[in-house]
Amino acid sequence: MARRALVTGISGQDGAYLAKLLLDKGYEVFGGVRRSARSGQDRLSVLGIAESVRLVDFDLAEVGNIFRLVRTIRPDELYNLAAQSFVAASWEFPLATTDVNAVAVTRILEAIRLFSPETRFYQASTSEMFGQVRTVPQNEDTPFHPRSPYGVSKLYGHWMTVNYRESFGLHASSGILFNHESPLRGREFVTRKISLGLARVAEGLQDCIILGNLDAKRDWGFAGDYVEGMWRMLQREAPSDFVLASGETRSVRSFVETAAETAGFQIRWEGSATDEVGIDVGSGKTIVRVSSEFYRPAEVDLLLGDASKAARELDWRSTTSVEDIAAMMVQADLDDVKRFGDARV
Ligand code: NDP
Ligand code: GDR
Repeated sequence: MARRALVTGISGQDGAYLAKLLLDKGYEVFGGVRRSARSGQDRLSVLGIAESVRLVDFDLAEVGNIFRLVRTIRPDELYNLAAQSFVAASWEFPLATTDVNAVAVTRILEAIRLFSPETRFYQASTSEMFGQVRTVPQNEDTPFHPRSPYGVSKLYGHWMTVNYRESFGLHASSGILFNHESPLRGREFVTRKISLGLARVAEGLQDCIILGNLDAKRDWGFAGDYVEGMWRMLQREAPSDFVLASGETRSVRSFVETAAETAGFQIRWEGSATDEVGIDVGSGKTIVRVSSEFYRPAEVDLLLGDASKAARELDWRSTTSVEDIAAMMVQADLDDVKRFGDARV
């Protein structure tokens, strides 16, 4: 009989890539979607798997709904990818973020404990838990210091996952994943805002892109590589926690420069802070501006992951360079904008 996986957050970036990976491996995939889904099945359609996933009504806020699903599906593997995942929004919605990202993890763990203790559980934890980093690079032993309600909420989910493993012997693993991107990335995140913005500027649909802190540094990988790491965590005999990261860090400014090349621009920077602008050398036009609107109340300045435990114990590595990721994203957006007038996702 095919193994069963329940993936929450199936309509998001990682949900789509993970569903594809699991289907390719022969799993029966149940995908949790909420009635008010923002992204629908667009990402599943782009990957050609919308008809292959069994969609089930799912909301992280509803304990009865979660209990019923886990009791009836009794999945071999449950991947909890659903979340209020946009860091910037977590200051506007700290309580909703806490309910969805923190408390809901306990709802799922309780469901597994009560109704399906053999289910293997993956929790989508994050490098945002390191926040104001204590050491560079960060690994599984680095102390946490989250800098946003998002980071704080995810830290609770992380520790509950560890606690249910230690208290009840559940096969529960926490993946501490650094930023991972793709053409299916949500439009509000900086890499996609840049790739889609540049594609629209290239096609004459907008004049420039307006960004926040250009100096923040992130460790960016490709989402397709990272879902493979999630799956490998659940195939291990013993559950554990793993950092997945590329091991390279770049500033937002550097990502803009790299992405601009694929869109046919070369950026020259002038000015500083919110007066800084990015000018396209060829045309002399200003195509990047900065606004304090996109600055955060507290910033995570630098993230750089050390994924050597994953390399050692999962034989996992990040294999896509940031140049390739930027080129892939800009090209996909250019193709869509030219063909459909807008991106499909
Ligand atoms: P997305 O924002 O693309 O997807 C989030 C998903 O969660 C969407 O399917 C969304 O559904 C769903 N969701 C939100 N609220 C609820 C709710 N109340 N009930 C049910 N579903 C809900 O995120 P990613 O795919 O990028 O990330 C996946 C997970 O990994 C998230 O938990 C994120 O915090 C975490 N993470 C992501 C990293 C990254 O770089 N991408 C790095 C580290 C961790 P809807 O379509 O309805 O909005
Ligand atoms: P992040 O991703 O907060 O790291 O969380 P995001 O792409 O939103 O920000 C990365 C960095 O870019 C700076 N920045 C901007 N960010 C956005 N969104 N928009 C802008 O205009 C802009 N200008 C500069 C930010 O200040 C920040 O420093 C992502 C999410 O996927 C989380 O769910 C996940 O846990 C972490 O990655 C790891």
